[in-house]
Amino acid sequence: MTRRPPLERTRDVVDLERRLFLRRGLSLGALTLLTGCDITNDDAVQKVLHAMSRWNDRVQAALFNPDRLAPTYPESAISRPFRFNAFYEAEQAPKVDGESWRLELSGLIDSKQPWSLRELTALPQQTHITKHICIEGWSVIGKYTGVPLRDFLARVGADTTARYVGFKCADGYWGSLDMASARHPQTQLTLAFDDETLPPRFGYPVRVRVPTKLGFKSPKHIVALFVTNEHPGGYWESRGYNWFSGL
Ligand SMILES: Nc1nc2c(c(=O)[nH]1)N[C@H]1C(S)=C(S)[C@@H](COP(=O)(O)O)O[C@H]1N2
Ligand SMILES: [Mo]
Repeated sequence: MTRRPPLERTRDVVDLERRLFLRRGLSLGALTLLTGCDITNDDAVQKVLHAMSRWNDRVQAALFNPDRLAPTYPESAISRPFRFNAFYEAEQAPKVDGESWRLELSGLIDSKQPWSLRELTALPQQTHITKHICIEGWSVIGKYTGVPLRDFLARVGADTTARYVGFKCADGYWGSLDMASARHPQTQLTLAFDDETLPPRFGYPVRVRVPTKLGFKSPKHIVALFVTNEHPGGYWESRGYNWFSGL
């Protein structure tokens, strides 16, 4: 077992861990945070934890209330500067050309024509000021503007009885959501941040923003969206984080 350096944990993250622990069973992320141990090397332990994590997904999905909104905040609460995170440094964020960029659609969707940035920008937009909580133990409040994902799914004729919506990103990241979370009223295909075009480091040209989940469930720089009944997993989930990761 290797000791991790102590984390600076905000009140939100401490509260979140407590809730996960008491009400929803223990997520793998929370377990690692609470024990401070890197127990991910042992195969048997790994298997048990994976089974626990999948069970935890089901409990969280069953408890998820699609009508309950994540808290929203006043302009004065917005974090400036806003914190960046990715599996690389901010300077390495992909430089995507917005003109040639297209959102590719596949899977259980009627209209699979790719979408340009111009077409997405022409759709009705929604803005919310919400908290972004990273599993690493920090949180920030930001202002996000974009197309509600549920509206987009309806427009392209997605099969909303399917289980998952998956995403692929320009930097090789990938992720997925349960359909109920994908159709939550605050879940967004975000095009603007703090009233400006989404900056490269925060996911230009389009990112997903899910205020009811931990930060790693919001993929930036998306290039493909698909609807499926096969569990698509995700970048951090394949490295042990709990897949549902609801707040
Ligand atoms: N494409 C992509 N999306 C990503 C990541 C990433 O590395 N690549 N990191 C995730 C994590 S762990 C967090 S906390 C948030 C950070 O978003 P921010 O830079 O807007 O704070 O993006 C998420 N989405
Ligand atoms: Mo994160």
